[in-house]
Amino acid sequence: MENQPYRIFGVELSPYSVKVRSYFRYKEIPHEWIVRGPAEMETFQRYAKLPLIPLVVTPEDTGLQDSTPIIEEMEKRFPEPSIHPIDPVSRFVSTLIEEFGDEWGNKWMFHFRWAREVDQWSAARRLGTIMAPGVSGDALEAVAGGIRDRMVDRVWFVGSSTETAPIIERTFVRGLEILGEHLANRPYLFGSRPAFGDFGLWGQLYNAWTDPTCGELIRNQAPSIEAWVERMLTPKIEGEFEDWDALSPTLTPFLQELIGAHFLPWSDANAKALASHQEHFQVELAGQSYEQKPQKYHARSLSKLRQSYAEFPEKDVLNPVLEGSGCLAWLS
Ligand SMILES: N[C@@H](CCC(=O)N[C@@H](CS)C(=O)NCC(=O)O)C(=O)O
Repeated sequence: MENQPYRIFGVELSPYSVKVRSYFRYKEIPHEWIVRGPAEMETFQRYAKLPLIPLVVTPEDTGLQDSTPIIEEMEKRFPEPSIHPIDPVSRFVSTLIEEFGDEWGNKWMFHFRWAREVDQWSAARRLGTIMAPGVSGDALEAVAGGIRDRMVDRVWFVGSSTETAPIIERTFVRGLEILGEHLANRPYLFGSRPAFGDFGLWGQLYNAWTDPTCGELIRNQAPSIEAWVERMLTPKIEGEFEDWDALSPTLTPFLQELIGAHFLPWSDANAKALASHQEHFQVELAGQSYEQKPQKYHARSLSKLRQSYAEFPEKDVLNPVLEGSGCLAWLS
């Protein structure tokens, strides 16, 4: 057992699965990528506590789930090369971006994937070939049609609706503008080697990039983002992390406009709505009203983020940056 590689059960269209795979590749941890199709369902169910991918099965035969805790656990087992920048501000911002990717980045990916016919069919057909291997022609169209109907009915789950669509889409376009400039001068978000934040944001943007509408938006916006999307499939150390001073001019707008003005106030309102058992919540994000059903999982990750902030030793250098970008109030 000890010499067995780790096994990652996932699919290419699952942003959290490819996030974990990219991490394993970067760390050069011996692993096997197993496409979770019908043939693997039984093995998957033996180890999975939740019906979610990715599932990592360790050489000791234990199942791990949930991409953020998986990476945290693996970081303990394989500390080098670390995915955490040395500069304290960069290190915390990287954690914030990782969370942003999982939560708001997932709204981008999921909303765009299931909002327009062209994207719905593109994803549904690709998923169909995984769920029904060997099926083609009309039979595949029927499988894809079923997947499409089911997923389109589930977009509310990430808060996507006719009312929230403009906010989700506007923040995506703005995110690309900011990242395009930021990545024009560096291979990864925090310099010349990948950080925690790269993995979280990338899983979502890589998936978005494989879809027609987002793929075109990314290609039109910036070659630097497309190059990063491709680079992150097999990330490598190309140099050192940069200090916050060097990153700040082009990364502060991301903190301010996307994290401080959208993600954190949304996450806070979501957690409050869950705590008070509300069916729906409404929150002002950058002056616009945003409404959705609360998402259960995200209240836990906000409280973990707040705990990381509370335990963060170098608050003297971190606080001015969080304060100036409108993030501090939501974390303390
Ligand atoms: N918080 C979890 C989210 C995992 C998740 O939502 N996975 C989706 C696919 S991206 C899933 O498994 N959905 C049900 C399914 O595909 O069977 C993580 O970070 O791993």
